[in-house]
Amino acid sequence: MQNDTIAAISTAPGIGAISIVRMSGEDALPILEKFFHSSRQDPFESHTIRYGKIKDDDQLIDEVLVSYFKAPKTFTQEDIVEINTHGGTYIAERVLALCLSNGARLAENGEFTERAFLNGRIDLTEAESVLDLIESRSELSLKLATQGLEGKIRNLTESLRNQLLDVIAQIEVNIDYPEYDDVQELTQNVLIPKTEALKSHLTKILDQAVYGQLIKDGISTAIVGRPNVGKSSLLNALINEEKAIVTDIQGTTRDTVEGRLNIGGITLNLIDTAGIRDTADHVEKIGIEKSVQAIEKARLVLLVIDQSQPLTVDDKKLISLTENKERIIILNKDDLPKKLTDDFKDAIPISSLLKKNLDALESKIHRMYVSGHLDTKESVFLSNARHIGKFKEALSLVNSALDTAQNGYPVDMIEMDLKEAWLRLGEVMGEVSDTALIDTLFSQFCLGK
Ligand SMILES: Nc1nc2c(ncn2[C@@H]2O[C@H](COP(=O)(O)OP(=O)(O)OP(=O)(O)O)[C@@H](O)[C@H]2O)c(=O)[nH]1
Ligand SMILES: [Mg+2]
Repeated sequence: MQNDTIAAISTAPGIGAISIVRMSGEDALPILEKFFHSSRQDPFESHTIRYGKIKDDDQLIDEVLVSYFKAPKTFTQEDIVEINTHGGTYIAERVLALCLSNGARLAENGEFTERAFLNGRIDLTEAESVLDLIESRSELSLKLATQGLEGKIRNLTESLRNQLLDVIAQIEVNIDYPEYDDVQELTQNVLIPKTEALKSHLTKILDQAVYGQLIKDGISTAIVGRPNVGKSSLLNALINEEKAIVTDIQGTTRDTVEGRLNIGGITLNLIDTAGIRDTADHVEKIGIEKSVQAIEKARLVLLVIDQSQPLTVDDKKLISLTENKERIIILNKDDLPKKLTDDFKDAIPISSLLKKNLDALESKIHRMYVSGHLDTKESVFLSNARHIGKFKEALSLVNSALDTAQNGYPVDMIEMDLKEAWLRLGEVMGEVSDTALIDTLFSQFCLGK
């Protein structure tokens, strides 16, 4: 069905200044000409815009601007027509209906981008970056998405594949001309160091990918503490919104409350939880169970302690419960006299009430996840779960090749694993015949994209 002409409304549903109906395929222009009326009689030149009227028989539907891009220099590498109508759902739908009744087929989600991929205009990493670009919520995640769009993920992957090929080529030469080299020597002197270099390269990329993923998806952050220490106040202060209810009654927050905060280009997905304590209250108990789950799920825990009171049993429980998490201890109510006698290394005193010293907390989070870890100007970061999965598979194959080499097995056994790793990395760019995967991937796009 690759040859048919597809059509869709490419702009978001609802009323806007303009709406765009897009067609791609070899009949795009002939279909348009059936209902587009321009005063000009000369042929529609590629990569130009023309003004005219859309008519359904004699009925005027809209005055529009039409862009025409002739293949192959287009996004899909097919002929593309884009009709800019006045904004409004109904007009765009009428124009789309005209495209369909004149021979176009309604596009599936993401089908324009899928065609760009299938026609070789972009590789899979670039297509996925289009999706990441649309979904990016912060400066850094936008940067990551554009890295993919510029082909940097492909370049990174290709450089690793070349490194693999280099080792594979050594083995091939040795198998073909065994008299040239002693097998034992080849393994010890050439294959092991080269495979080790590959392993450390892959490991480094995967280590950094952790931060890439955090940037893309945000850092899940649970605000926890016993009742009344000021967790909800902290959430509200951080997001600058009265989102969670704050009272001086212990056990105010029952259900979890969420908020989002952008710190230096990285997103914190904050969850305010119910204060944790022993209680007989049934509803509060459910809330507390949710808090414990939130701690387990969170990447980062902000443990709030009220420094205007001595440490309680509940505080101590929470300190040990969160010990093995990435955690920041926050000493809240810094505006009140201090009664807390314990010292906590790296704890941050703040006042949620007065919004005092919140920037110290924010810069600590920035130091933990951004500065020092992510120099986006310098390196390329994987952030897409599918790419990371493929790199992990490649790493485990390289590890197995290394094992084989170190245990003195025949070199063609090492080669098998390395070839497999080379194939897995190729899958990053979409070098697969797995149409189910391709269809699933593109169906995540919106209609008309
Ligand atoms: N003086 C002072 N009071 C604060 C501060 N932060 C919170 N409070 C007060 O402490 C009380 C409890 O605040 P909440 O934010 O509701 O506390 P919580 O930890 O969410 O409580 P639960 O939801 O019951 O677990 C309220 O009266 C707040 O105004 C602070 O920094 N200084
Ligand atoms: Mg609360």
